[in-house]
Amino acid sequence: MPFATTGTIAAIATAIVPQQGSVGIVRASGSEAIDIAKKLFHAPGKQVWESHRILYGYIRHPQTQELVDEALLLIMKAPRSYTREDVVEFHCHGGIMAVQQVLQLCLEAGARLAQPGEFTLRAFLNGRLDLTQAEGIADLVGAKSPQAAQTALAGITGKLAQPIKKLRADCLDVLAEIEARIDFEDDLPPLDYEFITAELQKISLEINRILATAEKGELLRTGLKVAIVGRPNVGKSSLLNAWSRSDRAIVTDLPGTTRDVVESQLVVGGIPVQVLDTAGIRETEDTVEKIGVERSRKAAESADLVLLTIDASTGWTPDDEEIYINVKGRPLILVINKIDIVETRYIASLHPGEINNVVKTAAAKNQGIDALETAILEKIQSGKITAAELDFAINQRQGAALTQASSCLEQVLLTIEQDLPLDFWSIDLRGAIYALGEITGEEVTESVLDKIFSRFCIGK
Ligand SMILES: Nc1nc2c(ncn2[C@@H]2O[C@H](COP(=O)(O)OP(=O)(O)OP(=O)(O)O)[C@@H](O)[C@H]2O)c(=O)[nH]1
Ligand SMILES: [Mg+2]
Repeated sequence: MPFATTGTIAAIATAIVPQQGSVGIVRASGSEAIDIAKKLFHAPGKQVWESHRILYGYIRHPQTQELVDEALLLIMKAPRSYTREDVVEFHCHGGIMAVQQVLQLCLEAGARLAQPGEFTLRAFLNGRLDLTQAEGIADLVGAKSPQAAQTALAGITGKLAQPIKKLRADCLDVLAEIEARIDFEDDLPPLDYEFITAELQKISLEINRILATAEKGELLRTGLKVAIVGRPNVGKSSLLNAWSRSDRAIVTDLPGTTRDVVESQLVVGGIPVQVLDTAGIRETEDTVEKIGVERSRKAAESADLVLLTIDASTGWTPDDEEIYINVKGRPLILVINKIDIVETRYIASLHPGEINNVVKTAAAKNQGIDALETAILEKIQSGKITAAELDFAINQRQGAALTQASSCLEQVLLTIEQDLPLDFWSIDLRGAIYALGEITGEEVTESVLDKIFSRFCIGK
């Protein structure tokens, strides 16, 4: 069993950064949590150890009485806590020393170190959350843009769980109709085939509608990797700087300035975007530059989108052509930079006609960045839904289960069409019900739980 979920668990719940953070929290959950707190925490005066109260006091070593920290203690008695067990939180001073010592004392006092996600696993096992809500929590912690956070919150508040639970309940209703006919055929009116078919089709349609959010959800979670590639000196680093409104990359008029991949994190239309500025691609004998050029090629290969950048003042050169041939076939936008030093009427003819996503910029003058962002959003807005319009989004696991449910339902519909016995209908319908139940956790296996909760951080 991957998770031994018995006993009282403890962990540091806040990010641990040496010498930083004004507050650090150690959390314990389980039947002994309050006893442990009583061993360590001294609350002066007439403070009452009641649930949902904060006590002020000192944490001391239980044997030596040595002072460890001045702290606050939050008590949340079962079931009114995150895990639905007794939970205590020590709000210590930040940095690493206080929290590490307090955690150590909790362990010595009878708690064991929590596994990643174990607090949330307990919340799930105790019925406080379903699986989509638990996954929403991990997504919120990992969110890289406000929209990604918003979608994660939708998961936490059950916006995904509700329609899934409804679909599963609808399937169960249909199953009951069918199975009643299998068991008590003679006592019941005949099955309304048209009604059943219409019902199943309706469910199927709704599943496919939810499935359509999968790609967007993935994008919000993982973000988009964009590589700026091109010849030396065309203004790639200038473009990164203008876009990120920073001096992140070194810019000079010498070709070959950028030697390594320079990264910057941006948010475009709510989607987290990782922009890579790369070394200008050219034949070179310089050992360092050679490695840089190789990294540029790799960055272009691994990116979701390539911004092939050219210099408007030199036009489309054979070297541009060669780089283009290497990135052809990848999602690509052509950036014609330095348009400020070229007469507008020449610009249109600067590139091969087969490239139809073209943006004109003057990076050194901070011009064209809006157009670039618009072009990127147009490129990724397949299905014309913008990230902001999504009220929820599914992840890969949920997508796989929905796909499974969808194909089971198709199979049921086929079975009905072929006039096969009712037993066959119920087998596939049960398959769909199981798959839908896996999403929320109404049906769940240990390996699924293991997969979900192992991606949490310790202390969550
Ligand atoms: N006039 C004009 N000059 C620009 C523009 N963008 C960049 N430059 C200039 O072009 C030169 C090269 O710019 P970089 O941004 O370093 O070019 P790069 O593509 O990163 O070059 P490498 O790192 O060598 O591959 C610098 O002198 C910039 O000031 C632009 O839009 N207009
Ligand atoms: Mg550069």
